[in-house]
Amino acid sequence: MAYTDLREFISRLELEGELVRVGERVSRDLEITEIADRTVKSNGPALLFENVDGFDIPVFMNAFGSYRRMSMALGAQNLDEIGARVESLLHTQAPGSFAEKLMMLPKLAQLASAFPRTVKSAPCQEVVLAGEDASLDLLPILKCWPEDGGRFITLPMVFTKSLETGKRNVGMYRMHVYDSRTTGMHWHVHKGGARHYAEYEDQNRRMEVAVALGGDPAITYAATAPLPEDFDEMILAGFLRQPPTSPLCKGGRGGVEMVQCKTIDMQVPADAEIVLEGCVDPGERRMEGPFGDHTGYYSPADEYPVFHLTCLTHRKDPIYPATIVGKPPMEDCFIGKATERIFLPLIKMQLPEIVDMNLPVEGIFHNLAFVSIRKRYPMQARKVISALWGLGQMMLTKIIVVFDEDVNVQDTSEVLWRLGGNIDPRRDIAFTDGPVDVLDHAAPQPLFGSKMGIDATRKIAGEGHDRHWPADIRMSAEVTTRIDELWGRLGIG
Ligand SMILES: Cc1cc2nc3c(=O)[nH]c(=O)nc-3n(C[C@H](O)[C@H](O)[C@H](O)COP(=O)(O)O)c2cc1C
Ligand SMILES: [Mn+2]
Repeated sequence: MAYTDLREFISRLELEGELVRVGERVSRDLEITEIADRTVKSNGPALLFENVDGFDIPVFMNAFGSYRRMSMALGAQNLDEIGARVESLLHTQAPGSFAEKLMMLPKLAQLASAFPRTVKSAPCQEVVLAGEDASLDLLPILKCWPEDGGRFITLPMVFTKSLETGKRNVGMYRMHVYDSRTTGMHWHVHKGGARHYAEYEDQNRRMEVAVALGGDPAITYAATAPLPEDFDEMILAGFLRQPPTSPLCKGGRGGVEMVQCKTIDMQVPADAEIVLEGCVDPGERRMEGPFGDHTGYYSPADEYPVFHLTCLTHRKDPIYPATIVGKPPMEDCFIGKATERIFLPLIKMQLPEIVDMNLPVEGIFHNLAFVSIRKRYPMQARKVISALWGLGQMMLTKIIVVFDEDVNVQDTSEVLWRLGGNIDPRRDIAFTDGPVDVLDHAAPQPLFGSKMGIDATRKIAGEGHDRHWPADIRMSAEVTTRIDELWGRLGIG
């Protein structure tokens, strides 16, 4: 089930014993980080800080910080359930018989109601502070880590529109607060916001940008999803928000309700908590960072575009949502795991031999990918590696390791065992060069570096390995059955 807004989600978390309200007075400078870090590392609850020193506005943290809450945020029992929904949608075939057509109806209705809808008035605009009245000083924006260059808005949904096509993009790009009406705009060059900004810079035009905070957590998640260019994140949000059991759902809680901003030509989710309206000028750059980042290291300061606030709107009693990133596991690891499950069916459409994929949290999503495949022909693992490096944000993956279909890539212990045993390093490791994540500090220069593909599959005929490949050790079924029967009587456990 989807949530109307953030507060409905918070109530649900509370009902399910997944929320702790922190009444103790704490500082937004570092203290909230320390509490949230300890909480996520011990698989603890979501946190609503109700007494932030100097502020009336509460800070909501760790919303997505466990498998359970990440699933709840997307209205599902578990992440695989959402993957399965995506898969069933993708496998929608043109219907043949009448019965098949009938079966299709619910799916089509689901899709239609996934589209965003415009509404005239919105909770996120209950209070409108334009011009001089608009100030970020109102918000309990965190200083996350000791050596951060300042305070950062860490869960913003950044809305932009293409100058060429008018199409929308929503991405999550942190914002370094410089003063009450100015922030950095940290969209990496590979991302949608930066692509739109380049169009504006080419024509030397000012770009309007809206930033929404809060709302149904499915909408916040959608801003982080690595969708193909020009695919509207709000449609993904609408799809995720639909109750699967109620396919007709009358547009009720599927499509995201959007409202026009007050000072710019942009729409934002009506049920957000807080909205920042503003602009980014062509050619303007300012030092952004350093920032204790999701790599587990400080990313160094660098030049980024600048966001100028023109209007701040909010609910009467807004909640300020935030996250911290740092050494894994952190909250963003669970967001990444949701993405792994949701996007696996899409990747399989391109690469049907893929069985499973694990982006381990220690690999912070762009450093390491373990993939299992059903191998039929020589060098198929290499083909899969090359293809993944060409697929959306997977292009940033530094190390890809491919295993056979019988390897459980979710089991790191098995992964390491197979990896060590199955590869001849000179033959099975391929190096190449390509784009790397902006945050990769090990590449000799920013933005590109080397990549490693490892073929850890068993070598088959035609791959130049003439030796016999040994079988896995397995007990015979006859013996396991007999010992199963005996086991209880052996007194072993
Ligand atoms: C908590 C969090 C913070 C993020 N911060 C940034 C950021 O500052 N800059 C950036 O380019 N991507 C950041 N990302 C990743 C993007 O949101 C992600 O790549 C998304 O797919 C971008 O959408 P886009 O493809 O529409 O640009 C962050 C993700 C999360 C979960
Ligand atoms: Mn996008």
